[in-house]
Amino acid sequence: MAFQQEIETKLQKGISVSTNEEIYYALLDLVKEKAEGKVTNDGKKKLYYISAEFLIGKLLSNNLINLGMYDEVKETLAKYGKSLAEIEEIELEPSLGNGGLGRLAACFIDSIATLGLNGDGVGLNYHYGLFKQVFENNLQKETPNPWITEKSWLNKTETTYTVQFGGFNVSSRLYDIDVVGYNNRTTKLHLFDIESVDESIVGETIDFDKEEIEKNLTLFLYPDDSDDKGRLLRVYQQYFMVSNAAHLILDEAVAKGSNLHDLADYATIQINDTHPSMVIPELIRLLQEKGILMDEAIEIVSKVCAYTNHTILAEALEKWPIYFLDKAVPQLMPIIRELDNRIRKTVTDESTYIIKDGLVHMAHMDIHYGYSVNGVAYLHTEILKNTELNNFYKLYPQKFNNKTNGITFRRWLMACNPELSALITELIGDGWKKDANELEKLGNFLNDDAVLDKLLAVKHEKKKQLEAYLLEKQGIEIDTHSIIDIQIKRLHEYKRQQMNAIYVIHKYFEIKAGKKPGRPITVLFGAKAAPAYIIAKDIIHLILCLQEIINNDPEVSPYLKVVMVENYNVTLAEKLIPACDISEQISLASKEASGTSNMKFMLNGAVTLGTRDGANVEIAELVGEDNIFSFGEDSQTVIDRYARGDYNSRSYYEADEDLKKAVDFIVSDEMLAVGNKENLERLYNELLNKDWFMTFPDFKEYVAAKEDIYSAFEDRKHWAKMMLVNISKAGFFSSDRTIEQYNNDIWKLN
Ligand code: 26V
Repeated sequence: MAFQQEIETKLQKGISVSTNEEIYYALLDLVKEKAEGKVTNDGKKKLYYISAEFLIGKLLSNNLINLGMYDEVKETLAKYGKSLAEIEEIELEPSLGNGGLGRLAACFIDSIATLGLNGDGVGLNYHYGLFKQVFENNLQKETPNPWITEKSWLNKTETTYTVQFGGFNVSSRLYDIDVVGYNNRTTKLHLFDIESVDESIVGETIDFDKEEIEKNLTLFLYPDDSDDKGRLLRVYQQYFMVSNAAHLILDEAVAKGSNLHDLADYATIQINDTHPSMVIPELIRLLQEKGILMDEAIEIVSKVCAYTNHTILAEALEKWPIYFLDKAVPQLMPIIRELDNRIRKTVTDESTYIIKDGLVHMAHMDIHYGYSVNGVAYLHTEILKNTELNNFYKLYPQKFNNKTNGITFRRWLMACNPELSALITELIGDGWKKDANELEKLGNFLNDDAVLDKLLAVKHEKKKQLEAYLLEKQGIEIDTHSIIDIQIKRLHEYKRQQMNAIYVIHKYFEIKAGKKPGRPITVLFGAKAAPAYIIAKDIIHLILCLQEIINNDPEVSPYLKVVMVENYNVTLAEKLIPACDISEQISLASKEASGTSNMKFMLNGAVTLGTRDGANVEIAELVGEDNIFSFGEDSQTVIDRYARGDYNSRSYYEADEDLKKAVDFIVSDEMLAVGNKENLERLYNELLNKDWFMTFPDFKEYVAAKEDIYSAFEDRKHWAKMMLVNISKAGFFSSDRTIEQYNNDIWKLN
């Protein structure tokens, strides 16, 4: 049936007389039915990608694209005066992730479906997801962010389990979201919820009673873990997730004929960071319940579980106090102790033990009892092998492997930038949509002026769309003729938004002194800070104060504008990335495991200004040093300086006039007139006395690199060429490639 007929049957009236809301819900129904009607892979062995986060974003456009209906739907609606973009606004974004880790999981399930692999995602059905960020008095405030409407992408299933905690049980229920592959099969995102969840305990803020586990378990993603109650709730969440997953995995395997001794022929589990690590002892426990002896249960599970590490930051590697686990999941502790004892008997290197000083090291359990350990970019994996996890690498060199991250081009090019997609297709046909490496063919047009002009025109069009969007949604004005320089990612000191902010102050002084840039510059930030991360919130305060001062200064604002968008999320990323000229990837070398926005920007024709960190290293290798602006100390220099422990930020501050002047401005009268003394002084002191992520040593080179890239922008033809090189080399970063490598090297699905 043609789309128009289908939708009008659902609406029971014409498109033109229906509201956007009616059309949205009719489309939701229709797409869900089509997804259900698609074939799913039911091969013998299945992958379970267990993750505490799936930052899926809005699904309507993505699903329409993957079902091959997008153009027809858009055109039909337009014929009756309806805009698909406006209809999409009805959909609430499910913010079921913090940032890169959760978004990666979402890209991966898209690719798993697209490649037709037999694999599902397993996670939690948070009712509020991550908080919604609002700015008040130049400070971040967190408010609840509900996303589940009466009708949504969730499908309630009949699957329920009982999950046992210390002293009480909860009933769970499985909700599924169909994941539609691009022109291919579907798979499922399995999200478990508690039956007894109670939204009424949430008020205007994200504070709630953290001890009422039966009511709150699935309310929020990563509740504030600055106190023990929040951290304990996280343990309850994690166990709930993996206990349900383990039940599901065993049930599905048995239904397909497994006798459980052969579980590894039926199931493989990817443990996404350490949040799902308790699946190891939980599976062992369940196998024992089914009559399998400990030795064999361990052997079976060790053939099923594989672990991905996403960070080298020591403070981000989970270690749970034994008394937490004793309280929440007492049935697991004897198993974890047994797993530790076996290592203690066979391994002399005490640094690898699972239980140390009353803490359970989750990653250690994964590495000893998993069959694969992977990092997420070449440099990251090398650092794991040679430094961070070197003691483990010496024990199990064969387990370690790299899987450089990727992104789905369906969402991050086809959906968010149809104009660029159309231009690419006009030039090289549409084979790139299934095989991203075909983008290389764009290399044939590097000297074609007409093509370069079209590319610049697309960029300008995306800037205009962004201008309209930001004005309507946030009352923010941007100049589409300015250089758009963007840093969007979670707020963390290692990502160094503070260095970008100090640069902005430096530029402000230059303009004040009469050194005006030939073309206006827009420095745009988007970032949420963890509610309990004080310095991160101070950095947001700094940026918001700068925005107020600079944008209200008539001497400076025609040349420099600071924009911090509110509530940065997937939906905003989809608008910002296509409009960007300069992609800021300025983490302290060795600290950003991979980064994935760097890939999204590159694919949309932005040029990277970055350190030699994470996947930036691979971007540089692919595009060549002429098509990226790299700066800063390399990872080895940084690692060595940490090892020596002799970094002294004050000495850099004293030695560099420009830096000193910019840093002092943080606590100047001008700043204190718009900001809070407490926040600004704390940040100032942190930088002067600690600067743990070493912004000062890189500052000089950062300023020089910014000047270089801004002046390069003026040679429009050369810039367009750089854009095209970046797009043409982005094929490697398709998550289809990443998933193919996971499958070939780790999962081996048939
Ligand atoms: C977690 C925490 C928790 C407590 C305090 C500080 C802290 C800092 C970082 C994290 C992040 C944990 C894992 C994570 O999100 N890693 C990100 O994974 C992305 C996908 O592989 C990757 O691109 C990013 O570089 C990496 O930071």
